[in-house]
Amino acid sequence: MFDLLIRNGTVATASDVFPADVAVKDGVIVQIGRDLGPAAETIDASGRYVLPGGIDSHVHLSQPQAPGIVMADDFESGTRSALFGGNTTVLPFCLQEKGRPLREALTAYHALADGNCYTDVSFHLIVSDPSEAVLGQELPALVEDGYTSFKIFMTYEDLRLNDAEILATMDCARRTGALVMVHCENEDAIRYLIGRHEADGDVAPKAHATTRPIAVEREATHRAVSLAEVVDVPVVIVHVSNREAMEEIERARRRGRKVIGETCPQYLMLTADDLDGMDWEGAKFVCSPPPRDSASQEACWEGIERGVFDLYSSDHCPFRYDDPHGKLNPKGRESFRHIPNGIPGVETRLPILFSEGVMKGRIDLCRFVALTATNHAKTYGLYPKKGTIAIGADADIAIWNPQATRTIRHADLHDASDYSPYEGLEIAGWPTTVVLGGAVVVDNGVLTGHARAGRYVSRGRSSLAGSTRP
Ligand code: DUC
Ligand code: ZN
Ligand code: ZN
Repeated sequence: MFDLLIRNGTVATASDVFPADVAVKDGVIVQIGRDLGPAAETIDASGRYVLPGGIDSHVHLSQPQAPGIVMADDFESGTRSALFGGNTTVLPFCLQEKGRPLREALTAYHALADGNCYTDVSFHLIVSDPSEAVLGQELPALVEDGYTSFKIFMTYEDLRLNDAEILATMDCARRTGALVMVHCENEDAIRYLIGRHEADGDVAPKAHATTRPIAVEREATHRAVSLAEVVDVPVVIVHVSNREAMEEIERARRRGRKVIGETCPQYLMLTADDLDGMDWEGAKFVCSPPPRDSASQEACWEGIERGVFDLYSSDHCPFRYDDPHGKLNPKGRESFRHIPNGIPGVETRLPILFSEGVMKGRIDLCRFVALTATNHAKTYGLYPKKGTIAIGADADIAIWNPQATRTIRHADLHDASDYSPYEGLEIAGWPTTVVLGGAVVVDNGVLTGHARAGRYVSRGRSSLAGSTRP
């Protein structure tokens, strides 16, 4: 007797699409076949796709911000929103405060997350202070404890690392088998451009995009992949927005380097013109790197199709718009410099790629699964427990109705922001039922799960981090 049986669906993995029943016992997939049963609970998935639950390996929840600014989503609202978007695991960032131990940040994040998540979660670390103690003792111990990836920044005055610090942090990753993710934008170049814009009184949201042009991202991407080459370590280039940065990734790969590229819905769907809205509405689209132009959108689609990108993540980094603690904070109304960086998108990530990618024939279902689940699991040490439909894998499953049509309205979403950057976008295909660890947590669009169902997942090392050769 199985606990749960998903019957008559079309199962897709990163490599195959086939009609099958999927049987679950004790939270794990135990059989995949025809005419399976009996089970305590059965879902008829006729006409539906049965996919691995989405893994969003780039989200920000409850992350401390500048004084007076508050991130819209905590773990409860952010993971609830993720769940409704067909995700079963998210990887938020745990930010080290300068001068403070990483363990202290982890204690605080676990206190916020544990028992408050609708999906499974696992933290990346953000290393803002790569001191000898952090790189010599703390990080190696944390990698052993299952915190096997960390993000570093080349921008933001309070977060950026200089080249020596980047090299030292990458060296730590090489020694420990951890994976480094890099935010590639040249802070000095941005500062210079901000100075010029401010001198001209050009302080509207659009200036966020013009002070962070493609060259700023391209240069930093080149530097990040070059420093990784010097150290001889794989690297993830996160939130890539344009062709020139993609070319840096591809050139490095042609030199035999292991460089993993990530892009996000904003670079497929938005442009810098969206930052130009009336009455400071452009603030809704302020994120870094900024959305570019239609040629960059096309380039990013090409990267999705051709495999320049292995990862498609939301970079969900939500702030409320009409809120003194959000985009329209008192200083943010005065200058783009004080508009918090980031946009919501954890719930709309998968439907956007399904609708614009699969339904419009740009990618097939296997590539969709790879980009949204399997590659995330492989990259960040969760595979094969997560990210695929296979015997022995966690029963984390999203059942998609390809016939469902929706218009994105923030009122229908489940995050705690007050807008969606994709308001009004027509979507074909939606994840209607979601199974987490064998339990039905969204049943035909109705929440049946609870915020204690999500577990913290300790991760192994990336299957990519051991060697620099593909
Ligand atoms: N980088 C991110 O990854 N997310 C939001 C803001 C940023 O700069
Ligand atoms: Zn970033
Ligand atoms: Zn981010």
